[in-house]
Amino acid sequence: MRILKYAILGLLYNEKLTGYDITSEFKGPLGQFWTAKHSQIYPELRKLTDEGFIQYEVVVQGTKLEKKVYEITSHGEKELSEWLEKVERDSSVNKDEFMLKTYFISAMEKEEAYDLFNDQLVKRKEKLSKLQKTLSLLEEEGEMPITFSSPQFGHYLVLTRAIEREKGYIVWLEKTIDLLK
Ligand code: FER
Repeated sequence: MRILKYAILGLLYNEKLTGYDITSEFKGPLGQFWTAKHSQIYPELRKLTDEGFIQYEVVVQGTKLEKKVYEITSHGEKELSEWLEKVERDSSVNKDEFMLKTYFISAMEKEEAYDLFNDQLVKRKEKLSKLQKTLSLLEEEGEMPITFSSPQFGHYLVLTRAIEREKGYIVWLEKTIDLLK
């Protein structure tokens, strides 16, 4: 499934954006959990335009520079809603390379496994601290308690979910490291 399609529609649902803006969005919070390559974004914008889900207006910048400002069409809004409301049947399996290595741990020396898990623990702790900092900022900026109608609600949910996941991950890593001592 072309999930990037829905990420772009979601971004354009909120505001009009240029291709460059969309690329930049993937360097922000969104890019922390959904990555897209530069090389994928422009072809996707073309496809979405051809399909009538988005349209653009050419805006002249300065004397020569032209840029395309994209906006979602009503057809695109409908497409986005259908996806949002659809229950995923085959909840797409997360490809996690570290879990794949864990599964084959018997092919490693105990010391190698210990190092690998320790490295993962350091990374996960760093990630957790980044997430917690971002959440604190969000809580300082927005009105608390956050509700469904807050513009930050989606970001808040993604962050709180990620924080719980990382905490659980760290507990499991620490238990495993104990077993590898
Ligand atoms: C952020 C939004 C989401 C962020 C991180 C995430 C550090 C990560 C989410 C995930 O890993 O599921 O603003 O900033």
